[in-house]
Amino acid sequence: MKNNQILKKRTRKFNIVNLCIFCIVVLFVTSCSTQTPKTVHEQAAEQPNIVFIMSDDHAYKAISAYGHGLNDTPNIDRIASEGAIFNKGFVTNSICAPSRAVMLTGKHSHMNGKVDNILPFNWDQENFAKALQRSGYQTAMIGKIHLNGLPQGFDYSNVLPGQGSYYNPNFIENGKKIKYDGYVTTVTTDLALDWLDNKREKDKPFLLLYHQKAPHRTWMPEEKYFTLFDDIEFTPPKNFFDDYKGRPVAAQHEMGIDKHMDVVYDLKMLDKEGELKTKYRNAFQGQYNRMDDKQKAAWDAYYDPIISDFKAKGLKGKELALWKFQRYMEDYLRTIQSVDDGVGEVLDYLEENGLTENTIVVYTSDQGFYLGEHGWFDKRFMYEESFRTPLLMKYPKEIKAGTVVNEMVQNLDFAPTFLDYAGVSIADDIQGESFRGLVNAKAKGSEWRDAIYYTYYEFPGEHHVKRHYGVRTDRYKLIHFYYDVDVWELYDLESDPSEMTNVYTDPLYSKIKEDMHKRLVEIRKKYGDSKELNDENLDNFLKAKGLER
Ligand code: SGN
Ligand code: CA
Repeated sequence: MKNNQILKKRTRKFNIVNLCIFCIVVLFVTSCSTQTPKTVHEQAAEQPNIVFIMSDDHAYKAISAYGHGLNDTPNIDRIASEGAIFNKGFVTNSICAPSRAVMLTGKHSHMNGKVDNILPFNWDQENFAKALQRSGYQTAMIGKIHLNGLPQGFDYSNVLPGQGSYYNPNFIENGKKIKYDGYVTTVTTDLALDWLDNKREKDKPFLLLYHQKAPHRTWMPEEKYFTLFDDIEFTPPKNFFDDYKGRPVAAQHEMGIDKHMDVVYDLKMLDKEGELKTKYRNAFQGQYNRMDDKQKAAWDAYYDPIISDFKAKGLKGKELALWKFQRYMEDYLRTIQSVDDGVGEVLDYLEENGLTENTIVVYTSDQGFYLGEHGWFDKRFMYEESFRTPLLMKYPKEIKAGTVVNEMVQNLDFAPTFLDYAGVSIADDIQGESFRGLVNAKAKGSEWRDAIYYTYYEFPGEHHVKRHYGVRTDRYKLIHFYYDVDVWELYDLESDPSEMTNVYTDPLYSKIKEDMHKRLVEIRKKYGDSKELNDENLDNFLKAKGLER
């Protein structure tokens, strides 16, 4: 009996202790899981805002921070001086729409399905804007996107249809067509500022894709910059008169400043007499006709004397090619000046509104561009000038001013990088890698890739660049051109940075060639690419991506 009572007492005591422990555990667990939800302000303070600025066809050499002395871009340079400059920023497919699809999805073209500018894009697939939106971001896409269909993942979109126009451009605002008066770069900047100031919900973190059309062909400058560079003579690159020896595919290009640059369409020689009858005269007439009378008067006042002078000179051969180069450089760089102004306005807005500290600002282009190297304009090739793209980034909270990054990053890495900063999980099928660790001074020393992969598919097509793919390491590059040819090229970028000597058959490079072939097989395996896309397997390829021609 006594024992029993003790037992009961003990049991009761045990039960009380147990109950207390149980209550403490329950309280702890519930307090963890039902913690008062963070206010939007608290959340916004943690997740950085992102302003992702992309221009179109902007060669890295045409940004003064890269030190080539062609022009002065003080506002774009500010991003580098207050943050980081990437010396080895690359794309995976050097053409507009595919590049943007890679940027949005974090997947190579053969995975996201948008292989060229012509075949459709499937917006239903996942992209990083959708993921940020789900995590509470306000998202906007303003300017050039060049992907068919209504952008998905954005609370607000106001985009150019296709390539867009320089003067009095049409836009598509949330699916509805609107025409704006003015110059496209300024209009795009104004729309971006308007969204920042008046359209977004200010208590949420935001993602703004602010994407300029310039400096895309046909390089029509803004009136205030007509005369900029008038007194400068640009020196053509050393390989301007390239003979393409040992590079039969390059020899078949249709992107030569001498032969393929149209004096009316590209170089504005729309004479009133109609004597300069070029292939694309009518197309340029269409762009000119978009201008109102005031815009036309200012345009004519600048270009008419140049037209008369050009006609009087009757240039031919090398002299004509050099004249074209000079005209091209002037207009191309002028359009960049307006892009730089816009960057300055957006940076100022962030500053004036106390947003600088918690906003990541990235400046990049959809790919690089030839400024006379190999005698070319345009892009598409895996050669450095178009494979590379400018990349500058600032985020005062994590990136030390004046950071220089020499590792090879690609547009494939934007999606995972932004998700990483926002603390949103990165899906397993994303192929890029977050480069946050490369720019964060505290995380230095992390492992990074030592090879990058490239693909290009738009052939047959404009500018006649054959289909190819390849691998680039820090020092070497191996390229395979296929479809209607079977051509291999190997470059030693240390001894031949301009890629003038294909050493593929040079016995001195036989070991390197073997190694690079292995690297190519490895990297294609890593990214799940093995087939060369051709007419026979195209339909099956598209079907697998939920698309059709
Ligand atoms: C247009 C241009 C080409 C350019 C492509 C792709 N021709 O077709 O010169 O290569 O765009 O550029 S034009 O006569 O229309 O100007 S991309 O940047 O959009 O990929
Ligand atoms: Ca482009």
